[in-house]
Amino acid sequence: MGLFDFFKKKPVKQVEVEILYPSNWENGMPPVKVVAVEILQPTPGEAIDIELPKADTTETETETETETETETEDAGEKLDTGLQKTKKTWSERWNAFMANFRSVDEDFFDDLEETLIGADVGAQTALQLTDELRDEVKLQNAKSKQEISEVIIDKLVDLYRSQGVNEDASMHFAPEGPTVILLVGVNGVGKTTTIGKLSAYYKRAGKKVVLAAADTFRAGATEQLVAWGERNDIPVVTGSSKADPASVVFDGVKTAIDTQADILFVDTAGRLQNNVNLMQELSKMKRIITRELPNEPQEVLLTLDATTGQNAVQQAKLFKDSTDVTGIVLTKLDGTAKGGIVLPIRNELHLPVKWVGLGEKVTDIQPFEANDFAKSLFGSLLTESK
Ligand SMILES: Nc1nc2c(ncn2[C@@H]2O[C@H](COP(=O)(O)OP(=O)(O)OP(=O)(O)O)[C@@H](O)[C@H]2O)c(=O)[nH]1
Ligand SMILES: [Mg+2]
Repeated sequence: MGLFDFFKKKPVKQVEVEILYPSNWENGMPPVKVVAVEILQPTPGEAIDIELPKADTTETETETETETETETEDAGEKLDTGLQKTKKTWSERWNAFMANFRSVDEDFFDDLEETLIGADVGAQTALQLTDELRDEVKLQNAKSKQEISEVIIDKLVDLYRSQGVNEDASMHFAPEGPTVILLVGVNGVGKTTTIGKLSAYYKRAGKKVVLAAADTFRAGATEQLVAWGERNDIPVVTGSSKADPASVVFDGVKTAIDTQADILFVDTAGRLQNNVNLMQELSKMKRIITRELPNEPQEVLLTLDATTGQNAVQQAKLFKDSTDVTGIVLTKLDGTAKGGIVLPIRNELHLPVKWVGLGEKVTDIQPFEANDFAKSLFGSLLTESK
């Protein structure tokens, strides 16, 4: 560059500009980057090269980075996305129900009960809700479609909130020594996946975690947990195939004590020869744990697959009768329109829902928050009705 060229292209000031990368759209928006650009003083007709920073593509480069990216996603957004199918069904049923509305008479309450049962809130809950609404609608003297809709949805939201009032949905930890958390539930509901997610969750929170692969019944079950352990860099205690699950639990407890771990997660079988065997096996595991650590297990989390709807409630009854379940993990909410079953689980079984599974990725798990859940499910109905 000659001396005169230098003076011609001398920067006169710096401004900040926003650059859109339309080829990398995410969430319906192109990524935006703010960069400082020097304004040059060109001679007329002369093109000036401005070097643009490269589009940020690192989030698709490795799985870990994708997960970190997802982790920063707002928890409310994730819940909203996870509950999309349930929300859609709710809103379709709701609109159909409201379209039929003529007046608040017996037919109206019959229709409402049917709509609620269809949305998987369970017969008992639907009946209770309809009865309460009979009084409520009269009480508030609601006449127009919109008023009625608001009273009913308020009631639904209330029900979600009030049910949890005497429930302890928090996770319990031993004041010292390892906390043992057992995951139980029938086969395929998501126990192992939940351990993968929860162990990573607590490791991120600074806890030292160990896993015990006590499902020695199903071929491949141990390998599946070992893969989660490797992915999260968390040690897994294993036994040979068909080994006594109680012996794996014993080794797991010993390892947790010896290595001064904070949490031991125990993965259990979802299917044995029959249910009686399954329940006996779980009791045996619990006895072994209690013998070594008298206050453990702190948590026996029953995993339920939301896609099975009312079936999940039946499973919960079975487990509740034979094991001391301390809480529920409700999985696969992302794949179902049956998110309504949170209501009968809490209303009929009085078991706190502690976690919700919203996908297959390691970060697709959230502590259950009744308010957020109700807001996400019914929030759009309220806006629609306004
Ligand atoms: N979409 C979705 N899939 C899930 C979720 N949780 C688990 N899964 C999937 O459900 C399937 C079964 O999960 P597992 O964790 O193997 O279930 P399990 O209860 O351990 O099953 P068994 O070991 O056979 O008793 C797997 O394909 C998981 O990826 C979830 O929250 N959402
Ligand atoms: Mg499993």
